[in-house]
Amino acid sequence: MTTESLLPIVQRALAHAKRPAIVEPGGRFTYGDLLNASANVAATLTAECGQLDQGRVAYLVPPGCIYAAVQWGVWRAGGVGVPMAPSHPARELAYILDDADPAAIIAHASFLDSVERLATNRGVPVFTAQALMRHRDDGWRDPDVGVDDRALMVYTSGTTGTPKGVVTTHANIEAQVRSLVEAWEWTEEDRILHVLPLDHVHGIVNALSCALWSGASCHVLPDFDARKVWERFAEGDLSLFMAVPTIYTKLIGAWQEGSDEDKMRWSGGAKKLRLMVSGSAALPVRTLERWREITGQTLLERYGMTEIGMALSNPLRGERVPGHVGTPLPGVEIRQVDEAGQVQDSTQGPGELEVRGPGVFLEYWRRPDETAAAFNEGWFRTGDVAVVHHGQFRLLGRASIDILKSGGYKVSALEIEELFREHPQVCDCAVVAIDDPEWGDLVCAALVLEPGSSLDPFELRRWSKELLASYKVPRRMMVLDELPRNTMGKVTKPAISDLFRAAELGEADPDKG
Ligand code: MLC
Ligand code: AMP
Repeated sequence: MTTESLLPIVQRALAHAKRPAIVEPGGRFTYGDLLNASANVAATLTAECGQLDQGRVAYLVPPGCIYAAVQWGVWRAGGVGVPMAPSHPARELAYILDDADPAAIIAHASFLDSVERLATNRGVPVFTAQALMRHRDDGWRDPDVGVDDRALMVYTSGTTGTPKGVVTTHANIEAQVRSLVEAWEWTEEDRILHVLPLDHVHGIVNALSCALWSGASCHVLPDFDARKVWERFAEGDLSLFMAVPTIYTKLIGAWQEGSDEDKMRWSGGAKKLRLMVSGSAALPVRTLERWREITGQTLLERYGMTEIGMALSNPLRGERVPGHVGTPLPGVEIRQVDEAGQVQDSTQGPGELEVRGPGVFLEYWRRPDETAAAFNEGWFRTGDVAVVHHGQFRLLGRASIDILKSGGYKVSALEIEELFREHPQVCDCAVVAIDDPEWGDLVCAALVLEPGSSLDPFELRRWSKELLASYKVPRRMMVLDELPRNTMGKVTKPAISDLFRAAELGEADPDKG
């Protein structure tokens, strides 16, 4: 293999050819296998589609060896990876395909039929991942892929209603990975248990790419199952685990239901890991404390975002302060601004965080105006408000009431409202969050129905489940005669949240659809 044109992450794998890269139930890939399989994917894609030259390639592949081969294959062919979630309904996948405008789609064999149905009217060729991996082309040579070429496009909800493609270059991803590898001292000896979805940066960058960059092994459980995670901890061979707070809450719940013997084995195994990380949403202090009681592990909380990778982290060594997200990671610059976008001193109290550095994304796909609006003099505007206490950042919340986080997934209230307004019997709708110990934000929808409609919220929930990713489907629904508004006629969302909170406390009788 000629190595001079290889992407750095691929080049590094040559040194680990015999070591395990991905281990999944029923299968494993060494780095050598990953290099071969991804070369085959790249060779066939190029043979069938021509030089990709930053063309998008969407893929619907569950986490595991095949996913890694497809992602690397797309990169090695000079394409931009567009990961899609196997759990998403057709409408969400169709939106991504229409927006990303891919040159090709790769489907795991088990999703081939549904992907072909989506691709038919769009004239996009569909390839089966397993078939691409098997193809052999001994004459294949990696083309020169520039580090500033686009590499990945991850869809994220925003304040504008429809999800946007966040485009990062190879150099951006490398910077994000190098920062975490340095801060959390990844080595080839590490073994991470991977339970996160692979259409978001937490799973793609922090867990999978850091492992593969380091020559470590990534042990994948494709679907989160709390007992299976505990059993895996109990095997005692893992060194790292990364998850969202909801996963830790679910693990604590499962531990509590275990037998005394289970609890002892599970806790004993979990104690052996060198690092457990929480992020993507606020980690409640009581979860951190309970986790420490059960496992002896003090979770390391960090803060990041799809557009920037990770920005702030508690230390690997040294005190981790509960309720705080630490200090800037290597290579990341952070500043705080006031509501007018003016830079403020960290002693001046709460301010919006702005981030600059080589990990910050390139653009929102085909949205130059929104890309420009996302920056303030070259600094990315996160929309997150924080204060600094004793040199440590503490997040206070989002600048926008319309961005929610449920189970670590970002949810746009406006996107859900727009969908509900399309229902013929819904006249108006407002989506809000209330705090929930398990999900972080619980997505709640207040609805005003068309006159005379007797639509049942259960029915509406069923309808929305067919159309929305499961984490966007409101968990609580309430029918109101009208939405509360202020004197300017603007819907007062805090008042709606209060109604749902009161209902949770049994002070009203909403329909918990
Ligand atoms: C699943 N459900 C959710 C949900 N996930 N509802 C609300 N919010 C969510 N996040 C629904 C299911 O459809 C089901 O609905 C019900 O909840 C119970 O399902 P479950 O089987 O108990 O849940 P599970 O499938 O185990 O999923 C929970 C989870 C998952 C926490 C494992 O949500 C998850 O993987 N979250 C991680 C998201 C993530 O990686 N975020 C990172 C974004 S990047 P019903 O109606 O059928 O009962 C980022 C940057 C950064 O944020 O800083 O990292
Ligand atoms: P996403 O847009 O899906 O990448 O989610 C990024 C958002 O998740 C950030 O803007 C924060 O609002 C939130 N987030 C990430 N990590 C944390 C954390 N440790 N505490 C609180 N919120 C977080």
